[in-house]
Amino acid sequence: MSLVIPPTLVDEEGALTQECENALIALFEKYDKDNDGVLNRQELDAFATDTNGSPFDEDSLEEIHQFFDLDNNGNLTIKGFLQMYNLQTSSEPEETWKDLQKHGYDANLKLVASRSDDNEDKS
Ligand SMILES: [Ca+2]
Repeated sequence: MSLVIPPTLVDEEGALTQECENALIALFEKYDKDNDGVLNRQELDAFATDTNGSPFDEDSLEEIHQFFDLDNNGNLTIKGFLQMYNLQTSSEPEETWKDLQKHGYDANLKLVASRSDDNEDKS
């Protein structure tokens, strides 16, 4: 009998929990291939394709541009990325779980898929 109760992704005030935020930040950094701190169109497309099976359509991109934090060139910042997930998680936490699992996180928000050792947690 090993019933895993997943940690909640948002707190009572509707903000992303630290664990969830950490996982999302790692995800953002994974797709920020050129390490400039924002996701450009190609990086965003790669993320969407790995997550949803296809790049964002024009409507989704427009929503992203309208509602979330961008830099001066229209690229999604980490803040915008977290805003995007905060919104999704507030209404559909199971969608966020699905996304995180797709990227190798287990029900404890630990990365289980193989990845280099840059993620060691000494706590
Ligand atoms: Ca980038």
